[in-house]
Amino acid sequence: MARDDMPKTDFRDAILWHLTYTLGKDPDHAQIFDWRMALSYAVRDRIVDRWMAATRETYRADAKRVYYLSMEFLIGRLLEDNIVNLEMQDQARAAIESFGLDYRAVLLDEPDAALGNGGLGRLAACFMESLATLGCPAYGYGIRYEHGLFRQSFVEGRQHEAPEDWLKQPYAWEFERPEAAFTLGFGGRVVSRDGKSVWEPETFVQSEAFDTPVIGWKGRWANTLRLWAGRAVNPFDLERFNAGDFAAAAEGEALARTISRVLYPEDSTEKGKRLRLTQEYFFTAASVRDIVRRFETDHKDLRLLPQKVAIQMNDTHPAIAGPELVRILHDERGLPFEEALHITQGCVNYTNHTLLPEALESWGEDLFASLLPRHLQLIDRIDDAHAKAYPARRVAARSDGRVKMGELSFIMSNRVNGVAALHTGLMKTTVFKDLNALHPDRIVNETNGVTPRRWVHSCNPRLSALITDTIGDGWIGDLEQLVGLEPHIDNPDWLSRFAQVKADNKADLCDWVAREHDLMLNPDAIFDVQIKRIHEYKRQHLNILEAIALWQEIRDNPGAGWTPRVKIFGGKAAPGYFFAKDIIRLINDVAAVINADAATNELLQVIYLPNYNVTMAERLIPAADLSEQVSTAGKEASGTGNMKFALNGALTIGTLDGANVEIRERVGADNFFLFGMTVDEAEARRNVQNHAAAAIAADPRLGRAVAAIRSGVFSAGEPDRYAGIVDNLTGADYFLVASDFTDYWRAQREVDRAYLDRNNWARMAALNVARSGWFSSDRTIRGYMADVWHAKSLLGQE
Ligand code: 26Q
Repeated sequence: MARDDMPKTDFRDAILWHLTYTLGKDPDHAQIFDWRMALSYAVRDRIVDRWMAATRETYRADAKRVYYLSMEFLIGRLLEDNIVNLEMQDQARAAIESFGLDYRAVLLDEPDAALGNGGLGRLAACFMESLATLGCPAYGYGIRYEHGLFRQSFVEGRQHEAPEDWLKQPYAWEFERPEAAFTLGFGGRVVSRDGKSVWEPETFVQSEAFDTPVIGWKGRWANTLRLWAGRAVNPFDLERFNAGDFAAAAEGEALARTISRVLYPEDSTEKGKRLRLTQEYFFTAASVRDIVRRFETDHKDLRLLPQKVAIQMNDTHPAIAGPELVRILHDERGLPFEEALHITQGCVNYTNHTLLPEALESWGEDLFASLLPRHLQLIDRIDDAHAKAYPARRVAARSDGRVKMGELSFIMSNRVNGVAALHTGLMKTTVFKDLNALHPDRIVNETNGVTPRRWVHSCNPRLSALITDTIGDGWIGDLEQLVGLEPHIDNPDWLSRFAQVKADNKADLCDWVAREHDLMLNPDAIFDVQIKRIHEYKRQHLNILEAIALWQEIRDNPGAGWTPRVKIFGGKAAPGYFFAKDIIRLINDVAAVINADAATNELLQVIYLPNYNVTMAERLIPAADLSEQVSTAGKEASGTGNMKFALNGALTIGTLDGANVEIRERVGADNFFLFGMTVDEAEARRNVQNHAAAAIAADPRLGRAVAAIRSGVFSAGEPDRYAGIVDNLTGADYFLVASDFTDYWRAQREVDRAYLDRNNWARMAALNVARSGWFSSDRTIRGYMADVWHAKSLLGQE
């Protein structure tokens, strides 16, 4: 085959072509990496034409574009996603197998792109897929971190962090765009020139663009995810090099590259680090400049910006977008300040993902001024303009010597949204109470969703096949069609097929755990799964306390007809969050003791799988019977794992928190194991003196479980190992673990009883699937398009 007759039709030839001409490998010597890359390039070729067609169509229609700005995109692997959306699964599998390779092994060879911490980053990735599926012209903007979220391992039960290295190999999906670069300034001072304020930055860094096409379902539309990498303006100082100072010669480059070097692994505690603010400004300023540049390619009148541009800020991390756009319009393009502000407020929107006070971003004004002196001045003018327009109450972005990014984002936004109904309601009565009073129509709700392509169709092929066999394949692009399953649930043959899907998925998981972790799980047990970041508010310690209490009860009374359980944990802790790391160690210690107990082994096992990531979620969720969603009411903004579990036929044990509320409303209270205090009850309980001690005194099971930790049952020879956790549980217990324990235990025993009737369990699980179609991110994106962005689909039928 010659280089110029690249085959357009035969997929197998296309793979061989790339193996030969792109990778320069002889098929006889190709490794799995080479085959995976060749397959990826062959798939990518089939995306490119549609991608360019979509871009052309957007220009032609002069359509409003949506810009999703996010510090995080937790993408995971893309090869299967792209194959699935192009509906090339059979072709791809056949081609790969014809080369004598294992198709799944090739898919799994791709590194899991972990450019995010958890829910917020994964939501951004689901949204990108749904935006493409719906044909909404959109761009994702973020940072091309050289190192994503750290790799987690356990050393004697303790979390150990190692750098993640997804870019060690070339990344098949991205196109480098050396021509799309901006020079960005940092620091320096503001001077007055001809009566105008002029920012004279001290240091400069370049942003280089890398574009990844994101293809929607059935390949009908594709958008761009543009990630920025830091580059030196002057990469190399030849004079210094020639003078013999080799390290200093590369200083400029080292500085610039540091910016996009690594993802911050904190996902709630704001630490006020200078590099973090530098990252935020770096990617936001590059994105805003790109947005304005694109607008100006075919528009002259900047006042039209709000008609053509919707900017979505994923939390406050890109909050500087507001002041930056004002700066460009006012300082650089010469519009009057008020007009620049008004235009900006017509473009910008803000999604809030947390109400936890320690997670709300703010920056000391000295640090802020040293990095962004002009922006600080503009923020003062924004505050003044706001105070003048709304004299009733003074709420300022800059106050108490700090710049508050939540307030700034709110003031700069056309729409502000929460991510679940309960959370949106709490935004109005707590952190944004005053601003909501001034702007009563600004806050809207857009309940989160997840993409059904990845989170049902790809990750759970058995369930997907059963659903398609039952109601056709329309559900993949229109998830609410899942209600069509309901009439089949009363058919015993159908229900047993449904139950068999779960049994087979569990068997697969057992094989994998046996292979990778050398533990034989009991496949007849309830697979009880809690996978998410480790946080006090998410209460993994409530779950492990229940495991301890259950173990003790089983030992007391082994013949009491217990329902077997396997408790599975997964999740990372922020490296500096010591309490969370103690919880990890405790779970591992408890697992070691319980798993070694021959007296209870048939009935209870506990396993903590290291290095939880998107790929592991895709393995675990289809095999789960029980989904643990046990956060303290009012603390989990939404949750999205909760939706993935319900869609895959796991029942939820959960509190009235975040989207759990809406899941329960939809699947029906009978098909959801509810426990715990409401938001109001939790609030009241915190004001009860010694609430934790009282709860422990009132429940001997809880008392005995805490006593076992305290006495060193799980930390032989070192009873103080968990003094921190025990003191917290018996003392302040802000997250009300002790006070919710008794009801959690009750609900867990209800789970046990329900599981004994396997038919009825399968019925409840199937009802969860049938009634969870609303939790598609397609529905969420339609909501944003209608209520927030006022953007239209460019696909015919949408
Ligand atoms: C902020 C400042 C400095 C360093 C890090 C951060 C930071 C980074 C990530 C703060 C927060 C995050 C991530 C938050 C997050 O994932 N929130 C989750 O968002 C989901 C999607 O809306 C919700 O479902 C979850 O309830 C919410 O916890």
